[in-house]
Amino acid sequence: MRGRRLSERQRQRIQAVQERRRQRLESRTNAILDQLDEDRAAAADLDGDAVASPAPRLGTVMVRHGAHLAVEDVACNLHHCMTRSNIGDPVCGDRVVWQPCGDLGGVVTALEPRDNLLSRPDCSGRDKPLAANLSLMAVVVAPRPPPSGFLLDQYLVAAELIGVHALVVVAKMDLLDAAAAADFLDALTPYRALTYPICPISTKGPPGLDALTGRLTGETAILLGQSGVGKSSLVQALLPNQDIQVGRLSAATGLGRHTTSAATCYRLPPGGPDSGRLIDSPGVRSFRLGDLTQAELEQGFRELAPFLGRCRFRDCRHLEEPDCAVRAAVAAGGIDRRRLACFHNLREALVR
Ligand SMILES: Nc1nc2c(ncn2[C@@H]2O[C@H](COP(=O)(O)OP(=O)(O)OP(=O)(O)O)[C@@H](O)[C@H]2O)c(=O)[nH]1
Ligand SMILES: [Mg+2]
Ligand SMILES: [Zn+2]
Repeated sequence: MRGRRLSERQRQRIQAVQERRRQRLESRTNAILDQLDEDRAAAADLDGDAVASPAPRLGTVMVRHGAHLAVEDVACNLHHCMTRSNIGDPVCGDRVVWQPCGDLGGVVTALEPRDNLLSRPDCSGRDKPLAANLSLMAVVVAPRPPPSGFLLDQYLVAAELIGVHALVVVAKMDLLDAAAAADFLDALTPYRALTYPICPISTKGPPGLDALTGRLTGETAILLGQSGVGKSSLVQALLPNQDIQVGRLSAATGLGRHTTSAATCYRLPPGGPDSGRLIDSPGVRSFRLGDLTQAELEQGFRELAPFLGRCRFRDCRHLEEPDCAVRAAVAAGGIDRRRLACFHNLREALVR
């Protein structure tokens, strides 16, 4: 009890600190933007007419630190933009309208509609948008640190719910001898059977990166997974010019190198508007989807689809209920037992 009260207090303190930081940043940003408005109005007075503002332009958010964004224009040049708090919450991958303005770079004036949005809860449990307009979620697992409770499954549920393709990257294969590698991959058989591609790789030796590289072409892919599984090392190995890209991004946001603290979008080789994008995301120790309904969770497990609505009870939890179509499918080998166990664990944790 004592431990729980303490952690609740800590949670509130963290929340209060974050809120103060957010307010300070917001008022600083608004002061800068107000100054810009005033400068423009003053320039208009001096000229005797309104100064024609430069035409609004389209761009994609490559990284965001608070109110500061690096926005890539359609020719793949980066611009430092600031965003007003009233236009929504632009994140990595968002398409935005921005207005160039002098030395500052630009101001984001609108958020374009999103194809999809991946969110995850922050340390105070509030859902926070992480990245938008994804075409692929690459969930990274590794022998070290060992996979932690259902993180992979939760990301796969998230992918199903936002309608984005997913694959599983098995990183650090060089750490395993042949027998251990076979065991590790064997544990992923249920996912392969569900047609999630499994891509064993290593940035330090064989089997290299071939199992993954071809699948990233033309995609906007995000790397997700536990802290330390090798996401950033993978970005480094895939991008021969990553240092240059990081340099450009930090120059564009003017905030130095923050690459592990925010989702950051890079251009895959060869670069240019037609090449794919790869987003590195800060790792988490555990990921918890927001609260879901049972129907949403069921939708997140693609193997359940053929059996839903076929149980005797409409609100069947697929536990001990008689005439449960899902459990019958497990018994007949149509659904993997481990995945149903995982479904039950997530149901216990998430369904309200
Ligand atoms: N043996 C081996 N080690 C690797 C490999 N890839 C990464 N590592 C090591 O794993 C550690 C963590 O790698 P990172 O790339 O920083 O992991 P990350 O997933 O980006 O971690 P966060 O940013 O905390 O989420 C580093 O010490 C890397 O050198 C690999 O293929 N094989
Ligand atoms: Mg990293
Ligand atoms: Zn059932």
